[in-house]
Amino acid sequence: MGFKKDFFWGGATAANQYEGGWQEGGKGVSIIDVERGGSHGVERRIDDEVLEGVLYPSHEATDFYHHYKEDIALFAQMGFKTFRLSIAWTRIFPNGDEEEPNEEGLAFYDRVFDELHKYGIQPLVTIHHYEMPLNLVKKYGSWRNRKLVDFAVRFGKTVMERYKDKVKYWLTFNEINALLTHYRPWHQGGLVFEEGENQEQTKLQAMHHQLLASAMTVKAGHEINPDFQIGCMLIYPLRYAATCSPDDQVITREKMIPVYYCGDVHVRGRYTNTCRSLWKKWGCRPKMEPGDERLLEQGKVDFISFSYYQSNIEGATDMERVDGNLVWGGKNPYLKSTDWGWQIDPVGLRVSLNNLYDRYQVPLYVVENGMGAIDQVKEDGTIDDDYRIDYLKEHIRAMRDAVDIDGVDLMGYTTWGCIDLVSAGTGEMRKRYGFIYVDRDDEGKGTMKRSRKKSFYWYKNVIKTNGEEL
Ligand code: BGP
Repeated sequence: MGFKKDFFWGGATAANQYEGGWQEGGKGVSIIDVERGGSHGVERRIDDEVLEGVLYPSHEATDFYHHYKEDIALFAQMGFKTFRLSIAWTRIFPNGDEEEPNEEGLAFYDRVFDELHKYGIQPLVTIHHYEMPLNLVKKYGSWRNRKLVDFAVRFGKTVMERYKDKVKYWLTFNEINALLTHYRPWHQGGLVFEEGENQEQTKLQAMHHQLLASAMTVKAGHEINPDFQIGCMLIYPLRYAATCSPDDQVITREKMIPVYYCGDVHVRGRYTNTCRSLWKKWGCRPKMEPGDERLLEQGKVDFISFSYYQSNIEGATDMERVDGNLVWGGKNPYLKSTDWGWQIDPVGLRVSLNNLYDRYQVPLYVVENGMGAIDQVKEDGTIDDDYRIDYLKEHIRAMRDAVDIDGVDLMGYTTWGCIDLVSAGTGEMRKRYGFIYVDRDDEGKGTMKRSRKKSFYWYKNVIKTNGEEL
């Protein structure tokens, strides 16, 4: 019993927060390249263009672009079976609307995948992770515009064709449903709402375009290489009813509707009653063209991957609200929180796995989980991140229960930010998730030197024992 023999242990990152090299190899300007602020109470803001003399955290991030060999060697030392990374759209199509891809960008990921295979590490590739050419926002209004479907499918097909013998596992859109649940739709959809705009209508339309692009990419991928395993990626902000009042159950269920909206289309290939109930609630629905339903039907995913960080409570009465991964939710008196107020709930991961498996009956993959914390480097250079070990240990234990006791089909586990990188939510460096420390701070200072934290050695043993020794 326990985890499968070929369970994918590893770590997860994304180009927009990790890669840096923002102007290298013909890369175009991405939506993340004009976003700044966030740390130490400085408001997060989006500029129209890159301004001189301003620190944009993504520009260098933690510089995977120049450190990939060193970083992959460290992942290999931990025994990673897989490594989740995303491909920057702006490296392949710098403006998004070109006919031909940028060869230098494609060659970069060839080198990265070759390096991973050198150590027997399977890449797990997210095609869209909070990153897109800024040009597509300015010229076309981003995902509001149906043209984005063609551009995105061209990008997806290009990378799947190019890496068909190097990458088998793919995810289309990171946390796709965050566009519906999310209070900051810039990351997931490159959207800034205009005054008076019907935001709900725009979100549903942009979402329809992304779901179409996803389905068409899945279909193309299966034609390019029938061995491909292509999944979706959902944000899973678990919620419990605050009390046993029936009203609280109804409200809690309703809160989860945007979460299942995308899972339903990805897995069932159509808009379900759950989706339609959101249209009713919002009083609008996406415009569709003839043939769209067929396209959704043809692009069903092979598995569901998701991120899980915390749970919250919901109910009819007022309650204290706390922060979480892109959500606000009720504070649960039974749970402790991280320094950023995200409630720590390992059992909730088991609940989430069961919820998703009961509903969809397709293999699941936990591709993000972890604890953002401030790490202290001691005088001798060591970093004792026992809090991170405790967090991950309890979550792995809960996953094991879901597998062993509940019979959930689980493919793998990639912890978020296995090496320190820039926070998506706050733009901070001091909010660290890694097993590997990177010497870089919120002011953009530091040598980028990598060092192993205590959790590095702990995770190495977890992988070695296939999750038996925690
Ligand atoms: C998810 C994103 C990641 C990542 C993570 C942690 O929403 O997919 O990109 O950043 O959350 O969030 P944060 O960086 O805000 O701590």
